[in-house]
Amino acid sequence: MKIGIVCYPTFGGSGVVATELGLELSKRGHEIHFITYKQPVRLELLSKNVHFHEVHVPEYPLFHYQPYELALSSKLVDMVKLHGIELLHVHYAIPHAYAAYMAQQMLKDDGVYVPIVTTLHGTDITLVGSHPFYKPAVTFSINKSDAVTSVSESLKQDTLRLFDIKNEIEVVPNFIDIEKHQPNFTDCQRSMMATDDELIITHISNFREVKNIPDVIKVFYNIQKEIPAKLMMVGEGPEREPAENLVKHLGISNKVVFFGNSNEIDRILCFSDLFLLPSQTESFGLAALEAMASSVPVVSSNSGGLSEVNKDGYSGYLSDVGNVEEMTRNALKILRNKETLLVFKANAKAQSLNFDLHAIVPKYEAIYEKTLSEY
Ligand code: GMT
Repeated sequence: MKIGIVCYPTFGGSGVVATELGLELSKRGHEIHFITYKQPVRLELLSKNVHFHEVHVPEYPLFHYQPYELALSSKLVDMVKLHGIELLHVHYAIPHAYAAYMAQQMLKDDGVYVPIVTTLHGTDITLVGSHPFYKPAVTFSINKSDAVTSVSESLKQDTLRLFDIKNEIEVVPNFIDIEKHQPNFTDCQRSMMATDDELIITHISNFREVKNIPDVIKVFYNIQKEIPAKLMMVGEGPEREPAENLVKHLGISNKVVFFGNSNEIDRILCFSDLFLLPSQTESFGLAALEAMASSVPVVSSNSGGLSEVNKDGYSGYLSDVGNVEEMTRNALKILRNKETLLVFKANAKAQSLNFDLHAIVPKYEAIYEKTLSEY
């Protein structure tokens, strides 16, 4: 199949899922066209089957807001015609599903029908999409998609609760390329980060308010009072500076490393002992899955789809949002004893295997085939 993938090209989970999906589909013989405003961060190699088309939005002083949806829908029309793209798979409803619908209508006038598969990722529904400013357009574009998927059952239920949806929503969970997360790096540089007796706690996110960054630091602060430990903070976002200030205020600057964005999170996860994800809301928690695939147990909140990924008492623990004390107790339960830590590490890895890309990607292929067969 010739598939156009529209996504955000950033470090965010939806962009990562879209990119990994496209790469795997290309290995399975499909021709993939990424259409977005910048080359996606994990898209390193272009090939016969992997193409990237950049959407340009020229600055024009009349526009206070540059019309990205317009430029995207025009680019979609051009690329569908030029490359014979048969189906568009858009990740993140805003504004991608809307722009794809406009492209579909324009193409119809030329006698071309290109079906749209929309994947809902989380904040496009729970935080941004349900805002009254966007809600009618988001509802419309979900209902106009030829197929709709969501990355967790929890997100599906949120979508049905928040919007008036007429379409079926199929849950296709996020996935992981297990081979990319083998902990047998010969260059796993743990000794550069911590001494032998120190445990390494890691948090990876886009440092937005929804990630509850202060709770990451508070849990770590409590942990390091009990056992020797270091905290690795990976990512960039508006909450990074306040986080650095809190770390300084608590007097633990010598125990916390802020990395910024990284393309090599598997190299950081390979020396991590515990992953913290105390988010206010999380439709899935791809970062937690990536940690588990690297044999790192997860202490998280129980919001959204996290309980579908992290199994309480097995791959880690879940607590109510904001329950820093319980998260601390759970983290210490895992970390205090070497044997217990090894059991949780093995369980985390085993749980991640349920999300192996080889099992999940065919679900998308089946959706594409079914959708195309209907036209
Ligand atoms: O977590 C974010 O803020 C980024 C956001 C995105 O759109 O990339 O992540 C969402 O999609 C990911 C991939 O499906 C999910 O793993 C994240 O849980 C989800 N984030 C939220 O629901 C807050």
